[in-house]
Amino acid sequence: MANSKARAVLQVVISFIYTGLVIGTDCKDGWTAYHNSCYLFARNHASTFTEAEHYCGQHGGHLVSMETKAENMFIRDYLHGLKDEDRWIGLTDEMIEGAWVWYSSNTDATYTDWFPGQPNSHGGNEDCVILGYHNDYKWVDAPCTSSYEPICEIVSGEVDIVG
Ligand SMILES: [Ca+2]
Ligand SMILES: [Ca+2]
Repeated sequence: MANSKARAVLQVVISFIYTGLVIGTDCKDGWTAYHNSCYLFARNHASTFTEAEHYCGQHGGHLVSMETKAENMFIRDYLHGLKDEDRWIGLTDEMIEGAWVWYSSNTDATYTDWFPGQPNSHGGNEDCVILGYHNDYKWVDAPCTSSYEPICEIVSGEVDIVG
């Protein structure tokens, strides 16, 4: 008797946790949830950094910002699964050379995951950042005018402010 009561209580607790998880990770169709954010790995929207950011903005988000090692690993693992091309992230040093800033929040990148030898500002004209297919999806600086697919991020709570 006590045992079945305990089991019933446990079931209620589990269903609460499950409901909480589902609500906490509610993303639009085609978007992928991780912690407090939804991510879009766009297809057929290869464009410049500025246009890629504009594309994400139209969906109520920004180019992705990976503030933590965990978030960065989630993105890289996802790309390893997709096995597709280079993609923009929302990191740039267009304002001050060498000062890498997350476009979405205008904050300095404290955590970084550069590919060895990067950023190298090749040709003095690489102020935006991609996750390189040939670089194990680590960070590589590239010309902002090059064309790549965006990775967009909507941080939970951001949708209403933008919309
Ligand atoms: Ca983020
Ligand atoms: Ca580079």
